[in-house]
Amino acid sequence: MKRVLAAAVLALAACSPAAQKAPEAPLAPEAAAPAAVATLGALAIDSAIVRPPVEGQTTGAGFLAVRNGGEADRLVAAFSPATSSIELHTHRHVDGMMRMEKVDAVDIPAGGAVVFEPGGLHLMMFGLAPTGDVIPVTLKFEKGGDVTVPFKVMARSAG
Ligand SMILES: [Cu+2]
Repeated sequence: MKRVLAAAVLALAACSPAAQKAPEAPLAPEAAAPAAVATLGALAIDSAIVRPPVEGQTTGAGFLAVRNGGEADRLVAAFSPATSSIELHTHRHVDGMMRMEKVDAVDIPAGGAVVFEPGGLHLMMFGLAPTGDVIPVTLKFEKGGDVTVPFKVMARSAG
């Protein structure tokens, strides 16, 4: 039994250097990023899109990328006149299942980038009733303050 435990510890130790690998290049702000749709100080936001609710539903999801050329900040809230409320959500593996989970804030590291995308971080938009091709969403950053970002509304998917 002791021997099995020791082997497990060694396996864990062998894994850790990989986990400390540098962040991947495509997320770096210097990499070719899509044009920003809004900026706030050193923060640039791009790829802002909304997936509208499916027929009969009222909850949609927002995705975006935040690139930070300055000091670390945190996204702490989001709101829009086109929704009743917006929560910051992430996905986590729990017992082999992907589950959505509300988070209080999203860290935006200094000189880094955070991408909200399907299967990961997203803006959960409740009571979403998009009235046009673009809806304004105000993002609230702990240090930077508020910035209103035009989110492009994707075509509604069937069912
Ligand atoms: Cu969600």
